[in-house]
Amino acid sequence: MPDCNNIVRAMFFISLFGYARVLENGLVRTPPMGWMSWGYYMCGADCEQNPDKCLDEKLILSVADTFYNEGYQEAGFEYIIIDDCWSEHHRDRDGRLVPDSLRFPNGMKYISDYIHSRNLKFGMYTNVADVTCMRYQGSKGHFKVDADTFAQWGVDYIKVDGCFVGEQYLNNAYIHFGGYLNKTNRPMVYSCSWPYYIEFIHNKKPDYPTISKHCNLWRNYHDVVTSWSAVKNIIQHYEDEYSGLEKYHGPGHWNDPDMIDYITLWVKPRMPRKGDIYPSYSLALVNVSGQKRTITVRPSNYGLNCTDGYSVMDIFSKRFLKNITFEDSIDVTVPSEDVILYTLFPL
Ligand SMILES: *[C@@H]1O[C@H](CO)[C@@H](O)[C@H](O)[C@H]1NC(C)=O
Ligand SMILES: *[C@@H]1O[C@H](CO)[C@@H](O)[C@H](O)[C@H]1NC(C)=O
Ligand SMILES: *[C@@H]1O[C@H](CO)[C@@H](O)[C@H](O)[C@H]1NC(C)=O
Ligand SMILES: CC(=O)N[C@H]1CO[C@H](CO)[C@@H](O)[C@@H]1O
Repeated sequence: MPDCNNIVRAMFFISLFGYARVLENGLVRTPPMGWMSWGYYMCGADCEQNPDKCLDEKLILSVADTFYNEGYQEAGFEYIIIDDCWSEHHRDRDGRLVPDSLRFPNGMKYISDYIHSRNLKFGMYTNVADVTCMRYQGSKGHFKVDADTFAQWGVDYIKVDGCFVGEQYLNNAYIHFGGYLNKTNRPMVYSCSWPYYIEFIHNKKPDYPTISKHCNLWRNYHDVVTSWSAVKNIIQHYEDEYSGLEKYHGPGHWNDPDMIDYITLWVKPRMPRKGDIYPSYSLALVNVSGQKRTITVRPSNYGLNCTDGYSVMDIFSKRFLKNITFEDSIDVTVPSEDVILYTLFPL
């Protein structure tokens, strides 16, 4: 005999999961960290005129060496990503993308193998239109062959841009390209510029529930450039939009502030440790202004209720600072243009 109670319960859980469904390909349990060529090198195709801003094999391998030798890998920097301008202007006879033969003479599989031999991950770039934003070969009409090519090259992360196409096309193309990535059977982090183009080019509201079902991360805002004011503007954008974006953000699916990090997280539930009964949180205190300033945090304001109190850890120094009750306040002085990150562990 079917147990009605259990059926009701099962249906309840199905609808609950249905509502919160997001892309689950097992990747990026924490926000991906790494290096992308665009922020500083930009197109980097004119190596003769501009040898110090040359996007080529030598540059990419040197980034892998730097990550490996200089402690970046230990700090969590993992992805090395080639942005726009890496290809020839024509495809090969089988319709496949071809890396620029002067700048990438050994091809992309060679670079990918080198990066993997250092236990790091390799990322690449394309656009959903006929051409990329810098007018190299784009993926329109070639989604399957391009997804397969990236998989064959051992790509671990693919940034897909959205220049030069309409809103309706964007809303379909990202879903289809993601489908072809999935069919390659190679897990690749899928980074979509989708909401950025919907919001800032087409002036419409991005459909975040759909976006978070198909992408591992998505660009919310303008490109970062190598200036502190550009980074500050991005932080300010997240501060303004936080209540709309926050619910789509979590392991496997992230708001993408372009090339900066922890800063999107202000107060987030922390994964419980085994045996934890009480909820807990991590707090990131960010001050982008020019002045020093003290702020007060009271755990009870965030629904923390462990009657035995909490131990406060400074994450950067990995030191337990003090024990507090949930009604105590912590006064934190955040130096100007700095970040303090605390996690509260229930006692
Ligand atoms: C493909 O999608 C399924 C269902 O969402 C997922 O379980 C699987 O990990 C994905 N595979 C790849 C290679 O992305
Ligand atoms: C503490 O808060 C959690 C999450 O809001 C709740 O489930 C739990 O019942 C609360 N416990 C007590 C003792 O208030
Ligand atoms: C916090 O309390 C725990 C458990 O009583 C204790 O082991 C620890 O030393 C205390 N930490 C501090 C910083 O006082
Ligand atoms: C998060 C934080 O501490 N923000 C402060 C940074 O400093 C300015 C100026 O002192 C304050 O107005 C902010 O509240």
